[in-house]
Amino acid sequence: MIDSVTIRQQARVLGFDLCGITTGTKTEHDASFRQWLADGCHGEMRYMTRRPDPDQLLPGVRSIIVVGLNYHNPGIPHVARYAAGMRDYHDVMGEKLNELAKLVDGVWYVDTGPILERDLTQRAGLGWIGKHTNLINRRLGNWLLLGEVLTTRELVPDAPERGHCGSCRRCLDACPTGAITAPYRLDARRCISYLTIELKGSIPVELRPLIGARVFGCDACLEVCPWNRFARLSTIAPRALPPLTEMLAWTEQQFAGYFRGTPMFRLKRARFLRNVCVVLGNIGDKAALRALAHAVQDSDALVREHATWAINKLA
Ligand code: B12
Ligand code: SF4
Repeated sequence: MIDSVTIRQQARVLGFDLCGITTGTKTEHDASFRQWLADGCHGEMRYMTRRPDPDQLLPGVRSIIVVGLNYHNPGIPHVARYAAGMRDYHDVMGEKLNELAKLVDGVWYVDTGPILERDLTQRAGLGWIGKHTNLINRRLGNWLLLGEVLTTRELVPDAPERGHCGSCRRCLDACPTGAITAPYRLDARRCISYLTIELKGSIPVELRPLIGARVFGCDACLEVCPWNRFARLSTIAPRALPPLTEMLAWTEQQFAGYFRGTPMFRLKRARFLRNVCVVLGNIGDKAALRALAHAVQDSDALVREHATWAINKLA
């Protein structure tokens, strides 16, 4: 019979910064989640409509072990910190969660399954859902990746954390696109993270200038959170990108050779270059114009369209 203390110790040995336990019961926020979907805030992320209760993922589930991994790093230009130099976190966390799951014959998820991860994490006492909708921990701030193990074993649950945002609204004000439409509510269709990572096709023209210099993801709302003053740097060292104009000339092979194993690889070349075109359109110079002139003849229509937009904007 394994106890919670052993699980926590093992989580720490595996390199997780936080570990908590909650019950396998369904979310209390089902109504607000359904409303979010009904309002279309999930955009093209159709997989979001598949959000069954934990019991449907693991029949007889009694407990959920929730973990957090600190990824706070100094950051690099153009890329959200969670993706800056790190191996794809699904792989990094997956290896560790797999070990943890063996202790309790459980099944693990890291962004891989239809689970409201932040809900569970707050319930397990690891932090609270901030107004930017991300989990904030008192000691580590909001630079945390989350994962969980579902098990049929009975484990002693932790007490839930309560909110500590108070009257602060810095994240709402910092969002370049106004995607946080109300505290605790994000319209993904406007979020730069969605536009640069999840959206498959053309980026809405009116939102392109607001993307600024962000090629992959966005941290604007996370950076301004005052709870980050306690955050300590993780050991993950960021890896800077090659110059944007250089990447714009990359072939499929060059793209894969550089990004395989990183979060950027999931985008594939065309969407990555789409984003590079938008950023060059926003911040580019003469060298950018030359690179874009080449990109308007790209083999991919998505790249051609965004390169044309960027040239017109710079002109
Ligand atoms: C879809 C998704 C996205 C979408 C939509 C984001 C969103 N806010 O929903 C997009 C592509 C935009 C996105 C962006 C990012 N994401 Co994301 N994403 C997810 C994913 C797969 C599902 C999230 C989800 O279910 N959203 C639906 C909404 C409605 O759920 P929710 O916000 O949790 O809502 C609940 C609460 O807000 C609560 N609630 C409602 N009202 C109220 C009121 C109060 C007072 C309270 C307390 C709660 C509350 O009820 C809701 C329903 O349960 C999760 C992984 C997962 N499976 O959970 C990762 C996840 C949330 N993403 C993550 C990260 C790191 C990011 C980015 C920071 C990446 C980046 N730098 O570019 C940004 C942050 C943008 C932001 N401000 O949220 C991490 C967040 C870690 C953390 N500390 O919270 C997660 C958990 C992945 C992981 N395993 O680590 N993401
Ligand atoms: S990640 Fe950027 S675009 Fe998305 S809600 Fe936060 S500040 Fe707004």
